[in-house]
Amino acid sequence: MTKMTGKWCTEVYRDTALSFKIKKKLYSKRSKYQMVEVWKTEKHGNMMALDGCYMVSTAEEFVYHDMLTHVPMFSHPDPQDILVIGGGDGGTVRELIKHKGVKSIDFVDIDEDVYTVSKKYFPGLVKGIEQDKRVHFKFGDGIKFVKEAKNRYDVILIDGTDPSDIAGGLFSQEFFSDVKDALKADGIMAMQSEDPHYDSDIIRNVQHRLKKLFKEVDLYLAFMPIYPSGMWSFSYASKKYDPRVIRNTKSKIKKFSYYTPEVHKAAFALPQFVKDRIK
Ligand code: SPD
Repeated sequence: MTKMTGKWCTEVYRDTALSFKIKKKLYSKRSKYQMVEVWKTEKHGNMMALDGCYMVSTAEEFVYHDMLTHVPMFSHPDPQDILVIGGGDGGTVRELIKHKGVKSIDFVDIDEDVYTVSKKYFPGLVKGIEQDKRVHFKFGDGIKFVKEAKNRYDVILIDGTDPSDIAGGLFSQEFFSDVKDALKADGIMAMQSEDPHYDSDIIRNVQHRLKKLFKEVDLYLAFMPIYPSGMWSFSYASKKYDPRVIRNTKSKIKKFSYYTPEVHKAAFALPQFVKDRIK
């Protein structure tokens, strides 16, 4: 739930609230699927919330998008065919197009309004993606899309919202099984899997479900100031590749904003309380 009180916007997450000082509200409208809001903040650039939860801010989005994208992309030796489920703001696809070896990116988000709003208020997030012939926009139900794909992708990235009504299915055993079938024999999937302080039960369930299906399953962390608790997790699963090894030499990206090869490896070092909670 987000509230606007005077000069602040606030995400209320259970018994915790996280506020940012705002200059003004830029957008507020219910799409067919969810409430979409955008504020101009004092210090974080523009900020978007979906159904009351912050998703992206101009100043900090690079943390999340670098880590969701580049960790799996560098764990694979030669990722060519990619699927993104969710990520309607465009940030994940923007990072993917930096990878030279990529041949095709299927971009499937259920809510086209999120893309339209992002294009208007977050032009940096969609930079270059419409001009890139490798990107195939397929607005629609990602769960259905994955069910119909078999043995097609090297990497699947799941950039969903929190597991509420609209995104709940993206955390289910059935969906993970369909993701496994949609991946090639050495495919990799990575997804946002919530935060270890407030939602370790969600992480534990995701990890447990993935372990039933994949040989290599792991968890990595990044520090995302606009999400409650600031510590964010990503779940990784592969039929073949241990994510602690960087194999990709084809992508040729010179500089990132958050990701480095050292951060890639260090992100898998989990604090003891996280290990305990996800057991
Ligand atoms: N509680 C925030 C969860 C955010 C997950 N998705 C962010 C979308 C960025 N592309």
